[in-house]
Amino acid sequence: MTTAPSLDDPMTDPFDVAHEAAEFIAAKTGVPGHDVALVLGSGWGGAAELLGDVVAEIPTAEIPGFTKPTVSGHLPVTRSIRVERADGSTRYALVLGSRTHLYEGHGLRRVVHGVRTAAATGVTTIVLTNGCGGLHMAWRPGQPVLIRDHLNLTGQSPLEGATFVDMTDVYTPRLRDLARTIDADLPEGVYAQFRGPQYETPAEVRMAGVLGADLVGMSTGLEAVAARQCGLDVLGISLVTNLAAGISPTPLSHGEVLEAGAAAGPRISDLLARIVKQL
Ligand code: 8IG
Repeated sequence: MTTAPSLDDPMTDPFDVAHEAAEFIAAKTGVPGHDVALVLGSGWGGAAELLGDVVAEIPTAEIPGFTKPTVSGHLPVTRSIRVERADGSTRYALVLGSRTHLYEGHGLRRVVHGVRTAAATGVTTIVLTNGCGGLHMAWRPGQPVLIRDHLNLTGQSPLEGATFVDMTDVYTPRLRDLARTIDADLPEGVYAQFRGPQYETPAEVRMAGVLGADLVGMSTGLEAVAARQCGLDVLGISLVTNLAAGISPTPLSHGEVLEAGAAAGPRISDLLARIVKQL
């Protein structure tokens, strides 16, 4: 008897599991290949409905290699959505309603399995969204920000072995330009990824600011690295759900994060839908 390859087995090639997951998605959705993928972070959950008609919905935990999400504000479903593009053509979007975070302790392979699976389904572009802390008083909770670059402060990488991937334009400049044709006022920023799960201390936020960060979060950088390894174009959009610790006079709470996400939901969902129709 053969057992399914496991991401926990170091002898397993994680890309084999991603291909197995992609075949599972193709079988369950009836969509042989997808064109664009989206990962919906905190606050972005409402965006999927506006993209187009839901072709199929799969509980993410059923897909090979995926882990049950543990963060409230994330949806444990993966959807295939038919998108009518602005020019009248049709595209298929694979929407991952949740992600696995480094702080959950399931390992780097599971953190980037969604990205690798998306690539294996055929997508050439991935949109990574998140909720994060902002370092600028002018960015109020609910402000969407395009990610221009990142600082990976986790000390870890999803790449295994001597895998040298160019990091010059991780976040595709053309896609940021495209986003600004939809909302010219979208600001850009550098996203600093911390391991979490604790939020930063005020001293850590000041450190991140000195290093050039505008945003602090716990997810997107490692996924973007994995996406670039797969050759995907990446659009990163953060939703500032709270001012980073020490910038805001009040302590942070996950409740505040969910509230800001809910309040900004309709606006950012509309923004995302309009961007995806142009991709
Ligand atoms: I939502 O202030 C959200 N995620 N690291 N810091 C970090 N992650 C976050 C924050 C924050 N807000």
